[in-house]
This record gives sequence, C-alpha cells and structure tokens, in this order.
Amino acid sequence: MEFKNITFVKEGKIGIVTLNRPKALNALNSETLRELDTAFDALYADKEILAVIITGEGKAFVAGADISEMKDLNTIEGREFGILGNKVFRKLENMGKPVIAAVNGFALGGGCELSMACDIRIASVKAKFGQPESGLGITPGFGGTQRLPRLVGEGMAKELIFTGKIVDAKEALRIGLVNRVVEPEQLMDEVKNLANTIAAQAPIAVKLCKAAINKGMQCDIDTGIAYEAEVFGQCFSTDDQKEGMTAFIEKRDKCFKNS
Ligand code: DAK
Repeated sequence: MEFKNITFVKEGKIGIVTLNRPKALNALNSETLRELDTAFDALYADKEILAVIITGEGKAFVAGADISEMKDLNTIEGREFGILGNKVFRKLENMGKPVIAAVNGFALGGGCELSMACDIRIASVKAKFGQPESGLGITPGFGGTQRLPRLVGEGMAKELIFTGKIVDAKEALRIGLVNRVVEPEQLMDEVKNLANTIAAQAPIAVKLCKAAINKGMQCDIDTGIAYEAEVFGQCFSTDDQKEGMTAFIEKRDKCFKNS
C-alpha cells in the first residue's frame, strides 16, 4: 500500500507500520491520522498478519499531534480532530491483534498516547516520553488522561500531565510505562522477536486474551472474571485449541491454523 506519511510493510506474520514524516518528527496531522486509519483497516483484514509493530522513522517515534495544524483550530474543528485521533487509536486498541510500539525516539503528546494505545512498549535508550500539552494550553486529546493513569498510576500520571515533564527511557521503565529498554540498533530485532513469539501462539487465543485484559481494565473484577469465563469457553470451539492440546499430548510441534 502506498502512503505519503507512513509506510506499511509485511514481514511474514508481522505487519510493520512506520510513521514517516521525519522532518516534522512524525507529528500527527489529520492526513497522517487518516492514513493510519486505512492501514489499521488493512492490518485487521489481512488474516496472515498475526502481530503488528508501530515505529517511527528518524529521531522521533511521534513528537505529538501536529501543532502547526492545531494552532488555529476553532472549538468544532478541535473536537473533530480529537474525535478522529481517538477513533484511530481505539481502532488500534480493539483490532484483535497484538500491537507493539517500538519507541525509537521522542514519544510526546499524541506520540506518547499512540504508544499507550499499543499493547506493549519496547523503548530504545534514546526514547523520551511526556505529555507536554498543558504547556501548550490544552489537555491531552488522544486518551492520555485515561491511559497514562491506568499504566503508571494516578499520582505519577498527574505529575507528568500537570508538569509536562519529559522523561527518558530509564525513567519510563522505572514507572512501568515501557516493558524494557534496549540499544537503538537492537530495537527492531528485539521487537520483531517478540512479535514472532506472540505470532507463534494460537491467534484466536491471543485475540481473546487481549479482549479479556482490555475489558478487565475497564470494569469490576466480577464482570471481568465472567468475561474471562466466556472467552475461555469460546476457545473450545476452535481447531487451534484441539491442535494445541493434542500436540502437547503427542509430544510434537503444534501447527496452528488461526481457526
Ligand atoms: N507538531 C508539528 N511540528 C513539530 C512537532 C509537532 N508536535 N514537533 C516537532 N515539530 C517540527 C518542528 O517544528 C521542526 O520543524 P522545522 O522548524 O524544521 O520546520 C521539526 O519538527 C524539528 O523539530 P525541532 O527543531 O524542534 O527538533 P529538536 O530536536 O530541537 O526538538 C522536540 C525536538 C521534540 C523536543 C521539539 O520538537 C518539541 O518540543 N516538539 C513539540 C513536542 C510537543 O509539544 N508535543 C506535543 C504536541 S501536543 C486534542 C487532540 C490531540 C492533542 C490534544 C488535544 N484534541 C483535539 C482534544 C494532542 C496534542 C499534542 O500532541
């Protein structure tokens, strides 16, 4: 697929989306958001793709929503921009495929929010995270006030959002914003290995695990446990459950069919 501001390639079972507006540090303008929307639809529709990686070209992952585009928005346009971004990020979050952010550099504002809409964040030592919106006279608009406290806790999220402080990868690891930190040249290998490990599991089980965890993060534990029981039951209608358990008993490699 051809895009202006992103690239989308397939490597075996992995789909890799790269934000590719390095001159603007991959800032998210509405055109880029619409391209991401199209790419996420394509990722969802492609049954061969079992895991997704999002990364950025150059020294940024994403340096935020595009300030030059946002500067002169009126109330209605601001709301529309926020709705578009949230729609795209929710699509990613609910895609039913695991998504890993390979955070290569600046992940600020909408960039930090994009990384948080992914399931797992792996950072390069060069990555920097923050929600600098309050210094621009706005609130985070692509879910930062909701996802950051869920990830790092309320107090830490409030400190980061109220101050606009930018933290390095080491601090992001300490507060639980990223899973691990690696050298820049190891980042894509590390993330691809992780993506391939996930892609080797039963895809429907992974999809249902993601759905159960996402749902459980939003509701009380009894509702979450009831949902888990539901999806656990659903697994027994899949070929891959039979294959996974039969392969274990027969002491052979399993061969999942995503069915
Ligand atoms: N938007 C547009 N252009 C950006 C940009 C951004 N967020 N970040 C960087 N750029 C551009 C710079 O303007 C510069 O362009 P030229 O001057 O070369 O034309 C180019 O990228 C290189 O940037 P720098 O020269 O500044 O590079 P440095 O290495 O010196 O500094 C930096 C890197 C990341 C520290 C710095 O660029 C920076 O502070 N950038 C802004 C970071 C930021 O504040 N990000 C948060 C943006 S606000 C909402 C929807 C969404 C949002 C809010 C509400 N609703 C509608 C409800 C989200 C808001 C945000 O994300």
